[in-house]
Amino acid sequence: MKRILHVDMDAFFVAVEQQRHPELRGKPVVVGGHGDPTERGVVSTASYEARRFGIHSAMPLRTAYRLCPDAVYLPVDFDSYAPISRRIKSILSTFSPVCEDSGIDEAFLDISHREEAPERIAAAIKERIKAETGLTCSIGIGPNKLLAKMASDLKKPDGLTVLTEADIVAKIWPLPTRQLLGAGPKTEARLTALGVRTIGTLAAAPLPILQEHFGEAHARHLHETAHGINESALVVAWEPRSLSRQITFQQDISSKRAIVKELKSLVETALADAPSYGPKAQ
Ligand code: TTP
Ligand code: MG
Repeated sequence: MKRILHVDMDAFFVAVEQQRHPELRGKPVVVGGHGDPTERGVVSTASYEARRFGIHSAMPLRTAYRLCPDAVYLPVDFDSYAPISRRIKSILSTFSPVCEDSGIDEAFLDISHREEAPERIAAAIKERIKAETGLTCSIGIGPNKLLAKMASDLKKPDGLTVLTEADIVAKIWPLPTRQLLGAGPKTEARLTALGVRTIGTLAAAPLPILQEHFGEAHARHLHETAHGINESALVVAWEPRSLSRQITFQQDISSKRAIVKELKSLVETALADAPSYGPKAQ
């Protein structure tokens, strides 16, 4: 039986901002765009206090502002978050050589080869990250990546959650299908149309019916995931396949000249950044 940990930082961008501006702790704080909530742009993340107003990632900043005009709005300062992310990943890699970097604030660790109880390893990781960065994270422990990731999401912030195969019925099946890893909003809407709202109902749905609506491969994936089955290995080495840059226009643009000018500038920025992502840079 494998033992996988999923580590995910709590309100990452906001937590870094609160670390350097302690007066912002305990307040509704939103990081997004240029930090001006009257401009176009989206929320990158919100503090747990701001989430109580209904603010969440990917929401337009203007909507967030309507929900909570008194929140502190800050611009995204990616250059400050990236080194902290790297520091966290390097701490994690000291706990296991099998470490998958799965995003700016998250990673999977395979600790199957270690003798100690996974909870003790997780507690030691939380302590090291806290001591070296001042930040908290939530850790999920499971027999595969799927259950480890779902576990880290179950209790946040500063959570430590173990999910075994025996917990699936009681802890996973009552959850809405939205919380099933890999089920995006379109899949969720189609499942709802079929009357499937919880992961448990999905698990009980006959495979041929799912196949009719989602096709062979996707149906099988949904069925297995709802049963907590996931055999994907940790990806420890990878080469980037794509690199993108984006901006949000304050006003819509429609002139071809203006579009080409913006496109050119984005392509140039992406190309200038490309060498630092190449295999030689690693
Ligand atoms: P998440 O781990 O999804 O969110 P979080 O760390 O802010 O909050 P949680 O405690 O629930 O884990 O994403 C990590 C960071 O990635 C987040 O701080 C900001 C950035 N991000 C975006 O810029 N846009 C997005 O839509 C999301 C989801 C995240
Ligand atoms: Mg996070």
